[in-house]
Amino acid sequence: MTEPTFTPRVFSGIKPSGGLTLGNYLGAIKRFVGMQGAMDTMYCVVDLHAITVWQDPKELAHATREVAAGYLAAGLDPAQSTLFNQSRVSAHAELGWIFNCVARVGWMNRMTQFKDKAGSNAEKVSLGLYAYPSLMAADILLYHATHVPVGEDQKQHVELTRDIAAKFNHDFGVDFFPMTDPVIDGPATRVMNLRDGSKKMSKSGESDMERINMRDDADTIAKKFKKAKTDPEPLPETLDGLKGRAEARNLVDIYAALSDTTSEAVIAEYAGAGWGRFKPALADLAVDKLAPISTEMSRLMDDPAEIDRILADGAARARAIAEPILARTYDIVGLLR
Ligand code: AQP
Repeated sequence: MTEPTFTPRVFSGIKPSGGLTLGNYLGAIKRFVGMQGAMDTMYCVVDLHAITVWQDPKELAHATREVAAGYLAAGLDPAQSTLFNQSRVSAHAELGWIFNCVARVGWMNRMTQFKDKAGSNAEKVSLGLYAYPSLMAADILLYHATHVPVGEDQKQHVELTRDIAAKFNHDFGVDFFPMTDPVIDGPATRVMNLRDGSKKMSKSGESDMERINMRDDADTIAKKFKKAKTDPEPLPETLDGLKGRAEARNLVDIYAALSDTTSEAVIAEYAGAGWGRFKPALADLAVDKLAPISTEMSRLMDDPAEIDRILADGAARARAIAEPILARTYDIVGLLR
């Protein structure tokens, strides 16, 4: 049997569970912008994922607009990319339920992000947090997306998406859902916490000092990099010399990603430099790249009605793709409609 061909399409999203971080920017948004124009691109603000942990309703609405403002300010163009918030397209939740009935509990039990987030509190977290990867599979497969740019932390969830697609196709004897490829490239696919190089930088991490927020001002960025944990050694001659130096490696990778170069090239430029030289250079670079985005985000946030208009328009375009795919899924499963 010949494999069906799927039109190349990019889908990805960010949860409005707090302010955007440098991790979200380098691991996701900057790369979203890089893929725009080359393929059909759809970028979502995944608000239904945010509510897997408690969100204050007013802050959720604000954070949803702020992620959208981050997309626009970083260079996503609503005329070229479909930008929308997930809850406006109810087909996500409908396909998510069908996939809850396809995915196996044993698969969910292997999800390391759930283990990290739930920790020792696994009995008390929401059922939604546990089931979140099957909703993420629905987000992607609802559009027959073929490519999903994500940070390293989401790789396992995109692999689960493939497992769900394969099991659905197998169980119903169809070739309906594509095998989606995660796109994880560049030097900053896992930006680490500035105070502990073994943990990733997160929006909802405990201390603000452990992350750079996209809307931090220049002084705050400089202070956070100055106080970032490092070690007493200068930067080595080669990248191999950073083995076992997670915090140092993280700062080099951030520098590389911000300056669109490789970590090898950064080491070649700064070999032998101490932190007193490297950290201020990194802070200047970060301010240089983030300040224009942050200024534009503030301007956009002054006109929430315009953001809402863009998201509503994107949702209408998303629905036009999603609804026939959901309808066909219902037919395949045998649900009368
Ligand atoms: N530290 C990171 N380095 C590289 N990429 C990252 N991403 C997130 N953190 C980093 C990527 O950003 C996209 C959106 O992620 P998300 O916000 O939807 O979910 P998350 O990965 O759970 O992000 P946070 O910041 O850790 O959120 P909270 O703290 O609320 O749970 C994804 O592509 C992700 O890989």
